[in-house]
Amino acid sequence: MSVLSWASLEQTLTYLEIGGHFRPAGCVARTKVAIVVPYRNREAPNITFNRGLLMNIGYQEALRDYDYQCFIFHDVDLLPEDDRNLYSCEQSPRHMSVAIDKHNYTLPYEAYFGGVSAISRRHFQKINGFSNVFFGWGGEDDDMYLRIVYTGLDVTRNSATVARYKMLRHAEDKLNELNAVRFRLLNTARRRRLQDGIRNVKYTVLKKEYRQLYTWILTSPHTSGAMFSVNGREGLRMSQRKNKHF
Ligand code: BGN
Repeated sequence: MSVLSWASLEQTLTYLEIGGHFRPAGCVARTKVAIVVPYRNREAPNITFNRGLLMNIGYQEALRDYDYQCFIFHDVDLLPEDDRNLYSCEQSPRHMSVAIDKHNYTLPYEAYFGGVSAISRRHFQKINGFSNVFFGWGGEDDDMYLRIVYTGLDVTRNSATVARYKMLRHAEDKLNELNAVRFRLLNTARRRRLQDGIRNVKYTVLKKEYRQLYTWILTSPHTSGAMFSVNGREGLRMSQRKNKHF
């Protein structure tokens, strides 16, 4: 768990091509996989973190560069422990971080979809990506689980013996406070899913750099908070209904 310097990583991982691309020697890869890792740049303006929206941006920006067919949506603080947990897409969207040390290597609840997931481009397009309206901590992964179910797809998982991850310890992020309206937003998941996602995500790319180990994108999302008001009458009415998944 020691932290290596960027310089030593660059010296070790010399097989990576510019932008962080890898291709195996001696065979042709079956699929082109992109790993999207959102994080908040501490020098950026003071806006609350929005994991789903950044996943959508990473997805679209990856496709501008290359014809990827498979996407891994990855939290920055999770480290895979077992290389039998393949970074590939299967017939259904797959939840990959089944057993995390922080959760005592057990799934916190059946509908948990946080941490790391693998979704084919075809399915991500059909699902309309992640929601863009979850600011701060919590709920955007649950919303994604509901989208998958409402789209008529299944969620698959590897066994907890291989799908293991370590979470890096970190202090609570000041600009990623608990999202107080996350429960109410989840109650609107079904009616939001076709208008709120990759189809309507708007953003500006401030910088895009093809570094040796990865492609780095600095982005400024355009947000319209009023679009899916949770304080409106419908939001209140729907919040009284129990969501059967949680
Ligand atoms: C859940 C969060 C998830 C988070 C897991 C981590 C919510 C919405 C209300 C049900 N969901 O409670 O986003 O990944 O905890 O264990 O807060």
